Amino acid sequence: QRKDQKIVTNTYHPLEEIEAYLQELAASVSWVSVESIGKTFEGRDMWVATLAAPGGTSPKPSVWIDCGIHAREWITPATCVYGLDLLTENYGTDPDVTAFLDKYNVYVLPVHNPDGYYYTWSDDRLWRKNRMQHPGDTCHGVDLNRNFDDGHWGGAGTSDNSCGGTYCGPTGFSELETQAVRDYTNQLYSNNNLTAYFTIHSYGQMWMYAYGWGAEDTPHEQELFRVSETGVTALRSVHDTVYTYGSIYETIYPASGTSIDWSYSRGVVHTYTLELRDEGQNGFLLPADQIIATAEETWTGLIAAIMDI
Ligand code: ING
Ligand code: ZN
Repeated sequence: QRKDQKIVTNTYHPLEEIEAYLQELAASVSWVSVESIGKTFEGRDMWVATLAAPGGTSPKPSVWIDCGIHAREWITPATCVYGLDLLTENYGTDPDVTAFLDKYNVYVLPVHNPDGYYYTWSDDRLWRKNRMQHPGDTCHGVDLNRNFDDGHWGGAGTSDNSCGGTYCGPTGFSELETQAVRDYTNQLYSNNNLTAYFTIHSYGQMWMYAYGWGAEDTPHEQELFRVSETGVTALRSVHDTVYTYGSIYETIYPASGTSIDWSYSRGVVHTYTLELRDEGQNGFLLPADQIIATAEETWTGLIAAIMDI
């Protein structure tokens, strides 16, 4: 029995409340654990919740889902947290949730960029990057989703100016936050197979996959397209929210050094990114009364897609 589920409401939560919820979840559900996978530039922890449900056959392959790599995309941490509540509350009763958790261990990082998220509450609601300032740089902040190194770091769709919104950093993986995710998911990959890697953004209502660095198709284009179609179809069935889908380069814009291209490059074929609601009417300032509907449809899409791999 859980003590407090107030976190899953139509309101956005500051970092401390998300952290408190994660600790409480781990304390109250025996098969959930919460661990810090690293520290940020400002010394904050990067908390990952691991869902290892008792049913099914162990060892299970893994699924990775991160939210909040960009600070201002508040709907994404809210959606990750909703998913933790949904999965833990409905395991054993809802057949789709039960089948999903019997098949996979699920790793959720609700706030990939806690320094930036904190800053959007304290100073600048529309901040995107982390808060690192490298020696010699004029401005604070590296775009963590341009700092992964798949061999195309610093390429199309990046800035080498520290004041730019897509500043890729002085080198690939220069940031503590990208290093932590690289090292932790590499360990999942080598341990017992990382079947899927999702990273959640807003906004635009898109479901995308590699590549971001160039126009060419991956060798898995047909399979990635098929699973994306499953995801967007299931997602739409909930509240009739329409997503477009395809490669990052073709669907949104060129972007190099993203976690998607990096994860794909190391061999995780099923690597996807979502841009949640809306289509720009409210943009990053998605009204809080859309949190639950957004999270509901997103998790329906995620589970359907992953179970179709
Ligand atoms: N959009 C993403 C960005 O980083 C993206 C789009 C996602 C590109 C994943 C490549 C990989 O620019 C937002 N809204 O941040
Ligand atoms: Zn983003």
